[in-house]
Amino acid sequence: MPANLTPQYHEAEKNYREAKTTQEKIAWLEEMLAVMPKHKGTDHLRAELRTKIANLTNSMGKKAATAHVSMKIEKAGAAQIAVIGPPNSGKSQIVASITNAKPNVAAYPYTTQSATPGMMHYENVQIQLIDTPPFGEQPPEWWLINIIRRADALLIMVDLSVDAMTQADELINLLKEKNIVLGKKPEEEDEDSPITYKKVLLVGNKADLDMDGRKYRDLQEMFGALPTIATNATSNLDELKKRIFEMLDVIRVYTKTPGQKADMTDPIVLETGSTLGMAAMQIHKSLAQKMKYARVWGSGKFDGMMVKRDHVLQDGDIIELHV
Ligand SMILES: Nc1nc2c(ncn2[C@@H]2O[C@H](COP(=O)(O)OP(=O)(O)OP(=O)(O)O)[C@@H](O)[C@H]2O)c(=O)[nH]1
Ligand SMILES: [Mg+2]
Repeated sequence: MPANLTPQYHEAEKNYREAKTTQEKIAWLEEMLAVMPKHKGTDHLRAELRTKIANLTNSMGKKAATAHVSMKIEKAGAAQIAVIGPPNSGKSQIVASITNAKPNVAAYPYTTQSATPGMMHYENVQIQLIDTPPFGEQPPEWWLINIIRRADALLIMVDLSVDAMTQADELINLLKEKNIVLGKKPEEEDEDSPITYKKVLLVGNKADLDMDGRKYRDLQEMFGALPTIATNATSNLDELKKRIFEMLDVIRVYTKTPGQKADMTDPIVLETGSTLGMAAMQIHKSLAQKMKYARVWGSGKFDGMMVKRDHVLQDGDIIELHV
């Protein structure tokens, strides 16, 4: 047994041993995999856990296995964002207000029990938001943690009509225990590190009930390193939508065919700093392999300049690929 397994690993292992159903066993094995440090010393153990998961999945039969898989929400649009927070903070209301989903909203806590995805339209981009059950007194369900790990970014929603600062603090600490840290991955971070870094927007909701804005100012002061915004979930949320898009730190690039105009309604969405090669890859792997050069309008020194695959693109660029 490798010596440097974390307390979270041992806790997940304990839960695994006590698990009664096969589904739950698989969940805790997945948790053990997720929180385990990744290096040569744990290779063997990791392989062993994967085999166990495969065997349990096979033993479950098709129906149960499908149920297990369906806990994952397939990504759609340019990015997937999990909306998380304490009970009654307005998560479902926000998702209902800015996406096409219709989750239940109610004046009492613990209304939401499962995850509901919805699409938010911002300018010419679609972004997927997931409404989730609250972080309350019980430890979070394993699949909620999985959704958070898989998401591209998080919207943490706290309630400015109560102690929003403590709510945010408790949630951020709980995520840390699960090896989920907010912010950009540090350059010097070890590749084997078990830590997942997540972009985040901290939302102080029910700003209409924070009469003098004091609770929001306290929140900003305490979490100054994180991007924050105050919202009223039932009012105009255009600023929130803009901040959600900005948090993703992406660029939009448009394609055109020779002699024709670019289609500006359907951008390729890429991380800031992406190259022409990465854009081609997103369109199709084989296209990326065949491409010889591209002409670019925008970030080139002049319009229609010929560039190679290592050319760094900018937001709003138009590219014409040549094979
Ligand atoms: N005054 C005010 N009330 C809000 C706001 N946002 C949500 N609410 C109300 O707060 C209550 C809880 O909203 P929900 O969206 O159900 O909260 P939730 O975070 O999804 O709650 P759980 O599913 O229990 O975790 C509802 O009565 C909403 O109408 C807001 O900005 N201002
Ligand atoms: Mg809800």
